[in-house]
Amino acid sequence: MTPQTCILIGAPVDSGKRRDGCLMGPDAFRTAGLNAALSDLGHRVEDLGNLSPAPYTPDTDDGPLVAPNETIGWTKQLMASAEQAMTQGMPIFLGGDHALSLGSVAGVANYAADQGRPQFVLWLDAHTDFHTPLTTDSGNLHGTPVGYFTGRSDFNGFPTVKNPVPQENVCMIGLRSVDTPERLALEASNIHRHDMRDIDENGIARPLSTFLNRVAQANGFLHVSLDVDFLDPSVAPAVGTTVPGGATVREGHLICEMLHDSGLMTSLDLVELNPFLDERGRTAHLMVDLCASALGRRVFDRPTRSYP
Ligand code: 4U7
Ligand code: MN
Ligand code: MN
Ligand code: MN
Repeated sequence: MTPQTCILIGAPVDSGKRRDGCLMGPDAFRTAGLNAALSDLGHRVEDLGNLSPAPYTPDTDDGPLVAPNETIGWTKQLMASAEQAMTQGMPIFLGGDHALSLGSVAGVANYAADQGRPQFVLWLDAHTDFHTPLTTDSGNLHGTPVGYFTGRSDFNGFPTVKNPVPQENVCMIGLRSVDTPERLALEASNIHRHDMRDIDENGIARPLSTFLNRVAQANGFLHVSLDVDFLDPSVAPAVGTTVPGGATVREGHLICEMLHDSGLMTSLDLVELNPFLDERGRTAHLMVDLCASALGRRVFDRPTRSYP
C-alpha cells in the first residue's frame, strides 16, 4: 500500500443550519482515534488543528437564510486551505456541517484546474444538497454545497467559483430525501444519482465501480464527501437530519474499501457529525473506521482490482 500524507483539517462549521453541535465534530473525530487509525496503516498524519472562518459581517436574523455571512467566511477560508493542502498531501476535512463543502470542493477543484486535470466528486449522502439560496425552503446552507460547486447561480456574496465541477463528474449515492426544486434541477442535469432503491436492487459496488472507471479514464482528481446521514440512523445516530433506510455498516465499508483499492481518492470530507447526539461515541468511531477503510484498512489482502 502506498503511504500517503494525510492532512487533517478541523473545520468546526456550524453555520449551515439551525441546530448546533457540529462544531464539536473535529474533536470527536480526534477523540475517536482518527490520527492513530491512519498512522497505524503506515500513513504520515499531519493535524493542522481547527480553522476559523475568514472575517465576516455579523449575521442578522431577518433574512430567509441561516447565517449566510458566517458561511461566506467559512467558504473563503476553506477554499484557500483546501487549495493549499492539496500541494502537501491528501486533505481530510473534519466537519463541521456540510456547508464546509462549499469551500473544500471549490478549493480542491481550483488545484485540479491548476494541474490541468478534471475534478470528480463522490457525494455519499441521504440528501442531494443541490439547492441554491433561492430554492432552499429551510434556509439551511448545508443543503446547498453541490449547487455551489457545480456553478449554480444566486450565491450572492459568496466567492466566485472559478472552476465549477462539471455535472457529469458528480456521482451521488445513498439518496432518499430530495426536495422538489432539487429533484427538478437534478432531472435537468447530468449529475449521476443513485437512490437507496437503486442500491437495494443492484448493490452498491456496481454504480461505484462504473464511476471509478470514469475517474480513472479521465485521469481525474477525486473528492469524496461523506455525510453521516448516508448511513442508516440505527448505526449512525449522531446527526441532525436522520433519514431511515440508509446504508448499512458493510455498504459503507465496501464503498471505502473500493475507494482505497482504486487509488483514486485525492481528498475527503467527513461531515455532519453532531457529537451532542451521539451514543457513547459510536457514530464517531464508525466514521473513523470508514475513513481507515478508505485509507487501506482491510481484513485480508486480495488481488488488486485496477481502474480502468
Ligand atoms: B445535509 C433539506 F429540507 N433538503 O434543504 C434542506 F430536507 O448536509 C435537508 O445533507 C438538507 O445534511 C440536508 O433543508 C443537508 C430538507
Ligand atoms: Mn448555528
Ligand atoms: Mn449533506
Ligand atoms: Mn445529508
